[in-house]
Amino acid sequence: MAYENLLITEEDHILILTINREQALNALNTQTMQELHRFFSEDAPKRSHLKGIIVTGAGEKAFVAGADIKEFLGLDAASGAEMASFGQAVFFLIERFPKPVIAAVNGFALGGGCELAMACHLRIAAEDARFGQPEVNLGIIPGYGGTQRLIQYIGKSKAVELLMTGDMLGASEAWRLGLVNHVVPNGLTVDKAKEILNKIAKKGPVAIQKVIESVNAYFQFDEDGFAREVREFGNTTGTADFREGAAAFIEKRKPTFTGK
Ligand code: CO8
Repeated sequence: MAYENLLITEEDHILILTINREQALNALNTQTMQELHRFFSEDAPKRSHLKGIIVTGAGEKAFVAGADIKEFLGLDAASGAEMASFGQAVFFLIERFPKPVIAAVNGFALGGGCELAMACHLRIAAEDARFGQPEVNLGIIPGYGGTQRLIQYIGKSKAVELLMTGDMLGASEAWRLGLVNHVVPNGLTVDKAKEILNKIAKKGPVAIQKVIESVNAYFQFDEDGFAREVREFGNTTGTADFREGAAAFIEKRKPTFTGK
């Protein structure tokens, strides 16, 4: 079945998956998340010839600017937790995919976009890439694994600061902190990702699969953090602050939070 918001192309056994909602800076709406789920659970596993997958965003401005805030207004504690849980399941499919998945990050990778990049095995950033978890600006917390994976990549100290301030990291700072593997000139992220996939393709495929499984196992001693994130995401989506934060974004004004 065709995809509405994903562009899939294949060249030399490398699949390029482009999140294709440029007018919304490739924000991950429900339809896109469902399509990503379908792609990684049904479509991609059948393509046994693949060397790997490159995930990128349409246009020059953004990789993915987050979950689609315009779908947030109707959320409450239960539906917020359900949405976060589904999103985490989608991103686990990516993290556990048996072939290498590389994020080619152009422009903004914010919120769910930063979380999508972090679920991939490697990240190539363009010089103009900007990473961040700005959910607190909306009165919520990350829900697609961001509170957990950001710590895994850059350590607790800096992760807590970014999660609390919502500040963005430029590409070179993201590289210095270990969030991205390489920084390349704008427009060359996919080429760099292909170069790496071609190198990995010369190695034993079973070994690569086992590297992925073993590295993931390092972080699976305790999944409470992810479950906690779902619960707390649900709790923050039930607040007046969240409704105010999302409404202010859509109305293009500064939010007035009341702490309720
Ligand atoms: N959702 C929906 N629409 C978006 C989003 C988004 N995340 N980001 C940008 N857009 C839209 C804008 O509304 C705008 O549309 P329109 O032209 O119709 O007004 C269009 O994209 C272009 O955006 P801007 O005009 O804002 O472009 P700027 O260059 O001025 O700013 C920014 C670019 C800085 C990236 C700005 O768009 C921005 O701050 N975006 C929101 C970033 C953000 O807060 N991301 C986090 C969202 S929350 C999240 O990801 C939670 C993940 C877990 C969810 C768990 C389940 C619910």
